Amino acid sequence: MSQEDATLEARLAEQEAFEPPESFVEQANVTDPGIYDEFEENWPECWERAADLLSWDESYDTVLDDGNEPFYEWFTGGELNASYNCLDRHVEDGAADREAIKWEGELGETRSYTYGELLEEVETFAATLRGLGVEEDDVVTLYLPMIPELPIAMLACARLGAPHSVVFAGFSADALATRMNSADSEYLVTCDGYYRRGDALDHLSKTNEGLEGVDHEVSDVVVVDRLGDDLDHSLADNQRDYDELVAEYDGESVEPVSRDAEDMLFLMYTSGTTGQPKGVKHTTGGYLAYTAWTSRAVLDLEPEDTYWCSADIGWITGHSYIVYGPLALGTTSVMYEGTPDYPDKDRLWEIVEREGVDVFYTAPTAIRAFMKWGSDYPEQHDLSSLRLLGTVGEPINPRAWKWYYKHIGDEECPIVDTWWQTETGGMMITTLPGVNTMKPGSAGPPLPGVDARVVDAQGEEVDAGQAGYVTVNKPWPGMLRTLYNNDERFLSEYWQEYSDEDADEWVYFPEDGAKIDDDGYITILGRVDDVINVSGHRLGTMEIESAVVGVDGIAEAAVVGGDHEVKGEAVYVYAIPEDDYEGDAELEERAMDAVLDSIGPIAKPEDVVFTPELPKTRSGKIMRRLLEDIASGNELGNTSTLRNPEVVDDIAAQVETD
Ligand code: 6R9
Repeated sequence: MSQEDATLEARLAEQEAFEPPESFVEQANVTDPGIYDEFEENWPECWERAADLLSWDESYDTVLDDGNEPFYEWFTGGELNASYNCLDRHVEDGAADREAIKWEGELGETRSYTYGELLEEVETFAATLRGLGVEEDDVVTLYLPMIPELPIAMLACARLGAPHSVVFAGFSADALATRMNSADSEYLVTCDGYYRRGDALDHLSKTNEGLEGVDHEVSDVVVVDRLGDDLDHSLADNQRDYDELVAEYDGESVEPVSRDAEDMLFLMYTSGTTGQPKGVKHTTGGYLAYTAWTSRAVLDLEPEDTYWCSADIGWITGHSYIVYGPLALGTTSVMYEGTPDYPDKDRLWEIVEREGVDVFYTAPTAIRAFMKWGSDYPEQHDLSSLRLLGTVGEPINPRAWKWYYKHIGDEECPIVDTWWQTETGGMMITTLPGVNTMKPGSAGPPLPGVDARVVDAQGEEVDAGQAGYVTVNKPWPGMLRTLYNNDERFLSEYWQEYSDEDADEWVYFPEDGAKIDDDGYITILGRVDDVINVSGHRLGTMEIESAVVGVDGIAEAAVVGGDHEVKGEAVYVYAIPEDDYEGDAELEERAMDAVLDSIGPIAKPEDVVFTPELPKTRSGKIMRRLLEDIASGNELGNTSTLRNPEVVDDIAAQVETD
């Protein structure tokens, strides 16, 4: 490192606040700091600004209907279609030739769709689905990787008013079955396989295995042929090849079905405290208005942009910020099938340079990996097209933030650290890139119109510097409406902790810890429930535990998250073998396999530690905190409240020798 670089590095390491660059502010969509007051003084009507970004078939009568709290309704009386808003209206406005989706496969092949072409594809597939019998309100499951047919199928469902339920392609067969059963979904779109690090993965066999676990009849399965000759497969009687099927409907037009603002747009399953994943329900008007508004205000998107969010559409980030938000605004959205280090560790920067990407949105886990690989990789490319960077999914440490700022953004791009959840539909806590000072490590203030607070166990706001819990004390348009077919769980999971029903005060609890500073900037400290965040993916420890205790030879297990340099957190399993079994390599492998089978490779344990006992409190509860500290290599706190303190040293010693 040259003397000059070293000085720069040292300055950056100490700097705690960063102003948005002038060049960015000059062109930003939102630059007036008065927007916070404007929204507050005019709440909830301020949200009309979001609704105004959409085209409505029937205008709404009421912005917020809070007649049945906390089952809030937004833009009631309004009618619209999400696929019309993401496609037709741009074509009608003369943008038929603007690129909507630019896709790149892992092997380097590309496919690009203008708004006009995407509309045609979506209409044809909508006609196809209708031909198969899909009607308004039927839930269609999409078990697809990052190929263009995924957004096409989502928008085709939206066109018909059939809610989609996208299941992340990396999830296991069991996970597919659980989700199809929970949603009573009779239609499935899947594919033969896809590429990962150059290998062709067989997705259809996994799909078929999943279908065996579906407890109702699945009328039709559409199979996209992604791999061509790289994988031979034969289709069952109810399975149809995508290309052959759509050829029958080629060129057909399908009118977008007008949906009530409160009609369901999609379901998205996410992990919670118990073993059963939660079906988060999002609706058409509020969700689309909220994702369009936040894409405009926070990602600063305009139709002219080439924007890239490197998430997978199988998660909420991809739904909101690859598909619905950017397409509602008429932006060009880049989509990449593969991994960032294939064929080499500069793959993403090569794409940024070639496509002229100007806004880039990724996860801290990816940034930590880039950092580990070194700045030589981005330096091989001209990244000067970039003007704004974003992160999402987990807390970002200041060192990674600064690396991203310097080596990717060249100190010219603001960074938005956006806190939100599957349940919130869109961003909630983040700086506005053309307005606020940035503080690395802190997400920022709540967005205008969002009443997020940091409170103590009683719900009182904490003093600056104190740790507490995030709550959201007013509703917002992008919020989940309920958990599918489970209003009770919706109430108990999110509204029980802090609401005062008698006083009619309803407070949403996202189950995240946080602290707040004198300027009202919120630093997220992580989940306070049994959910862990591995590489930005939410995993329920209970789901993993139930897989492990299902293994023959394992009597009891506890699953916790431990610190991990790149992944943020990693999965650690502590298990007690049954009497006649040894905690040996074979049992460990069976435990690993059980997790892979029930959830998928993202949940693969970093380590399985066998122990004759688990540390328990006198009342018999497993002391997970202690296991977390062991997994993270932290100093162990007081163990005197344990019924069996001696077990702790045994486990710790074993972790060290493993
Ligand atoms: C969008 C998404 C939600 C959980 C959330 C929190 C964590 C997300 C974050 C963040 C710190 C950020 N999280 N963004 N933590 N800083 N900028 O990730 O949704 O998969 O539902 O996860 O992710 O713990 O509660 P989801």
